[in-house]
Amino acid sequence: MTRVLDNLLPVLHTKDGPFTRELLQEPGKFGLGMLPAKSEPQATTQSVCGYCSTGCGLTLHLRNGEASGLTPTTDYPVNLGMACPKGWEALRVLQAEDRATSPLLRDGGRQPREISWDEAANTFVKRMRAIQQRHGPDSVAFISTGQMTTEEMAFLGAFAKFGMGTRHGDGNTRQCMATSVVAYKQAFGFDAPPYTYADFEESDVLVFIGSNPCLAHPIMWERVMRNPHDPKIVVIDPRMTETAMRADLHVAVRPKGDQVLLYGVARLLIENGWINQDFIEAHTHGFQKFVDFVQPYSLEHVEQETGITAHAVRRLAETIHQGERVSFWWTMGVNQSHQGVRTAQAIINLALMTGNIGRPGTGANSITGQCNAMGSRLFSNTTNLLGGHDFANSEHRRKVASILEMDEALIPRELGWPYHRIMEGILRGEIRGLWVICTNPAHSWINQHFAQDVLGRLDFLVVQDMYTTTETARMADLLLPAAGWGEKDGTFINSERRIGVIKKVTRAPGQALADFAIFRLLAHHWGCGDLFRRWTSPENVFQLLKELSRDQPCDFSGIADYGAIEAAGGIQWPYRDAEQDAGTERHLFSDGRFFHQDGKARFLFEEPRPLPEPASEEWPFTLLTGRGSASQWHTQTRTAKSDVLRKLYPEDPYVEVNPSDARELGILPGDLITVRSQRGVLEAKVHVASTMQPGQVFMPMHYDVTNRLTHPTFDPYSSQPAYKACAVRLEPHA
Ligand SMILES: Nc1nc2c(c(=O)[nH]1)N[C@H]1C(S)=C(S)[C@@H](COP(=O)(O)OP(=O)(O)OC[C@H]3O[C@@H](n4cnc5c(=O)[nH]c(N)nc54)[C@H](O)[C@@H]3O)O[C@H]1N2
Ligand SMILES: Nc1nc2c(c(=O)[nH]1)N[C@H]1C(S)=C(S)[C@@H](COP(=O)(O)OP(=O)(O)OC[C@H]3O[C@@H](n4cnc5c(=O)[nH]c(N)nc54)[C@H](O)[C@@H]3O)O[C@H]1N2
Ligand code: SF4
Ligand SMILES: [Mo]
Repeated sequence: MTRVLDNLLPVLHTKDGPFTRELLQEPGKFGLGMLPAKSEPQATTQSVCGYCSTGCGLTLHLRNGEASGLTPTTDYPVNLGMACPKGWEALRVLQAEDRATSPLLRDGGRQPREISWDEAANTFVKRMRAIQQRHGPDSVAFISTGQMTTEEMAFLGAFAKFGMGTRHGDGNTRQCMATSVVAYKQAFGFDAPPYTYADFEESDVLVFIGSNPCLAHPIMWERVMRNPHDPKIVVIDPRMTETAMRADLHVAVRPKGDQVLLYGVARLLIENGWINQDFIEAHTHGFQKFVDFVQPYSLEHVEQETGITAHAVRRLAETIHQGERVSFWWTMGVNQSHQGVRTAQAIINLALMTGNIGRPGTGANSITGQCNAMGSRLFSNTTNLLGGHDFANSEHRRKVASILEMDEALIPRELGWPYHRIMEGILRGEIRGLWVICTNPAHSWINQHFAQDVLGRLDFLVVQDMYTTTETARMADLLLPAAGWGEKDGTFINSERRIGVIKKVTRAPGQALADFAIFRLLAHHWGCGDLFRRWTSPENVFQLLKELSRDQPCDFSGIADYGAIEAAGGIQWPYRDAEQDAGTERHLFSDGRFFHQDGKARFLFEEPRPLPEPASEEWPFTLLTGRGSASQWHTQTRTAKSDVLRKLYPEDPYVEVNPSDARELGILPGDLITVRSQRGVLEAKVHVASTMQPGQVFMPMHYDVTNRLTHPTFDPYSSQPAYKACAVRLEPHA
């Protein structure tokens, strides 16, 4: 706790100024977490945090079988006794006045009325069926999440696609992870982040690209701080982020200049012979073409395109060359881009050409976002057929059908539409019914006015959420009240492929049900209960998921049950053999074999594309968006419920502006200013910040107004939205 605080303190702010250690000691004022009373002996149980993909172990302290407090688990291999403020406060956000406690139906535009679960399920079936009968089976769709358990995701994906018979479903993981999924599949032959957190401690050079772990993954950052090798840290980010402040080298690349920069670095490594020829020959494919391709990426060209000087590019290449164990880490600054896949692959190329993969402390490592993004990637039945299979592959369909004891003909033979095509499908009237589960698109989708307009056009919008007041829940025709983290059982898969168990430690309020129970109820009312006769509990479904993973790269069929996962402190995939030591931390590719048929990884590259909406005379600033504090989670439906967390970040929307721009505009810290793009307009408080480059401004995504401004462009391969660069204007108030 002491160590985590030391690193967090510079990042935390209260409404009255910086957060200090003294504030923490003020009794009853800022005490983080519901610490258990010391006096009584307590029963405890283990769980895993339900916010970010780090997947910290939390010990729940029980009184009469109900959670009375929590502490970070000291012997959990992920967090070793540490947690960030969100984790400490995880129980408190469950108690809120706006919790959904009963199904709500809005008919005829009147106030929603409470109905029974029976009526809710009948209404769901009647309305969705009527739409399908009039407009075809694909006229209904679902949008899911990376924040439910794997068992729930699998249930939803299987029910919607095999039971309801629609092809179309996607998740908020499209906003987040789609780019990494495609980049890995194309380069490695399977969606497989190769690392383990021990790599944070074993590298002698760590390169973070478009990633701010200090704030977005504070406990991963703690693992970096524990690195005993005095590592060199490089941060590539247009902003001087909290992470960049702690780096040896900060490369303030122009937004979306990374691809050019990384090609320039590759050229320099090749020119100097700083490559691992043996590794390249034995384990990769396409290198010679890559050598020819990067020739035009001279230092002059790189400087012109990215704003990074020849000196800095040389230092970056030298730092990579001098490291013996170099790891590359990327997050949303790469993924949320109009050319995210090729940028991620430009990172993968660097790791491959220098042989920095498959050894401790190395890797081309995409850090995931939500607690179960990895579960969603494998089992949501959206971008893959259950278990990382392929809808278009008849052998895969046969295997899945046989494990699930169902008719193979029920499995669609092709992928459904990605998120943005679902939204466009609604606009064209092709999709009329939408079921939104555990995500808040009316806040988080790109170009919000469009999103809200589209959601408003549906014949039937069903929202399944913990709270009645989310931007999307308020638009729902039918609201299904869901239990949240702490109120249900299942498993998550964290960023290092570690499967962890979450537990029910308290009762959900009112009639709210676990998502798992809701899916079961709806499947029964739909008349396909027989298809799911073995899906009686999360743990039974886990047994099916094991079978679905068998012989895949993500094979975890060696895990006996939840008890085995818990006893081992989580288990990373692959885990094929129960005899294997479950506790050993494992990275992938130590044998140099990748998942393509020939066992070789691919060099993939392409001419960079122009920025879709560059700044101009009329729209002179480039807006970046992202995470604003360690205490805010996404659309704030959960974190805003904690008094403690609310004290740690500014309440009102704000925009960070470089001092010289502020001077030129005549604006001062705290001024209200209008920020306008071609899509929308908002008011925000000015934060003057020398961490910003001139001509760039930053707004956190947590405020409900931010996405009014964002520009809806998408990566051509992954369809991931490019949230992180659009052109805006700042209009000072008179
Ligand atoms: N506290 C907190 N933690 C979270 C979350 C949260 O909401 N709150 N959300 C979780 C989720 S789902 C996710 S996906 C992760 C996201 O974690 P991160 O990706 O680390 O967070 P972001 O702030 O979205 O973006 C990272 C950085 O990308 C930079 N960036 C923008 N454009 C570019 C570019 O063109 N090039 C480069 N190199 N950098 C660029 C931004 O300046 C920003 O500092 O965080 C997870 N953790
Ligand atoms: N401008 C901008 N926009 C962005 C981003 C950005 O960087 N910039 N980042 C994008 C990224 S990476 C992400 S991941 C998305 C996140 O965007 P969202 O997924 O829309 O954000 P959340 O607030 O996490 O929404 C989760 C919802 O599920 C509910 N919920 C929580 N637990 C449960 C549960 O167990 N069951 C059910 N049924 N409901 C539950 C919560 O109350 C909440 O309403 O935002 C994206 N939007
Ligand atoms: S770092 Fe992530 S997983 Fe760990 S306590 Fe914080 S939010 Fe939870
Ligand atoms: Mo995310």
